[in-house]
Amino acid sequence: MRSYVRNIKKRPDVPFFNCLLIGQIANGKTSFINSAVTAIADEGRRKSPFTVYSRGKESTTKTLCLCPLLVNEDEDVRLRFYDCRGLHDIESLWFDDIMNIINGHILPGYEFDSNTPITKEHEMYRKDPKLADKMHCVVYVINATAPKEALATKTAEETFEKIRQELTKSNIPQLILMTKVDNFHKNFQEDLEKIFYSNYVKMMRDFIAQYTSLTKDRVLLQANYCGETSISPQKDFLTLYNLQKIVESIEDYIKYVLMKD
Ligand SMILES: Nc1nc2c(ncn2[C@@H]2O[C@H](COP(=O)(O)OP(=O)(O)O)[C@@H](O)[C@H]2O)c(=O)[nH]1
Ligand SMILES: [Mg+2]
Repeated sequence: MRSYVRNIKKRPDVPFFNCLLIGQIANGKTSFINSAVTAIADEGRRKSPFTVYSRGKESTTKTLCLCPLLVNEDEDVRLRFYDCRGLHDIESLWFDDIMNIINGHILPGYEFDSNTPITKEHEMYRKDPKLADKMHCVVYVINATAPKEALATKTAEETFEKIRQELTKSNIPQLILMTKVDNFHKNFQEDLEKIFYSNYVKMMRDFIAQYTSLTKDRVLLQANYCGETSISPQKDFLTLYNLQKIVESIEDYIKYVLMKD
């Protein structure tokens, strides 16, 4: 799985696979990216290129951040994450802004304006995005222990539903990363494999699938590194498994788009 992610096939028109992470603050987006770098690098130590803030300490500015998976000086994995940093709730972004990110119109570094979506005249607005500039996958990052917080208000629910429908129309893969699964039971912290045999985890996964109207196979179980200093082969395995699922869905999507053109 590690080499699968490291050796994503080079395509001239799509040098990088772009994956957008959407989710509330503190749901584990940054921790997932750091866990991905650790698992891919396989250096026997934890890697944390991106800062994980303790709850509530993250700045309130909302920015679109490009997070490349830099494994070492001369290896940049061909999967890239985009993180809407500072997002308290899905409703704190305009639906138009979310669709503009997905369609490749917004340049990384853009600071979202809560009063208005980006305009076509803005210097951070890309007028003519190519396939390489667009998002090829959207991952909703949901805290497994508090899934209902993800869509707590009517507006958040409606925005989510609109995004889901738009993406379904254009066949852009949508996945759910159910983070903090390790928090369900203290046994899981000792032996993470137990999550695969737990009826409770299965029930929560079914609940999240139903809640988001996506199919069960779209829901990925994740336990990020958090706090510990040593390596966990089980966490690396789970992270690589989820990365492989993301890459596979992007490959299928790109093939579909190129075939259509
Ligand atoms: N137990 C556990 N804690 C996590 C997990 N993912 C993130 N955290 C913790 O949740 C908090 C917020 O994580 P962060 O990655 O900054 O969330 P973000 O705001 O979505 O980027 C931090 O204290 C992390 O250590 C996980 O999978 N399991
Ligand atoms: Mg973050």
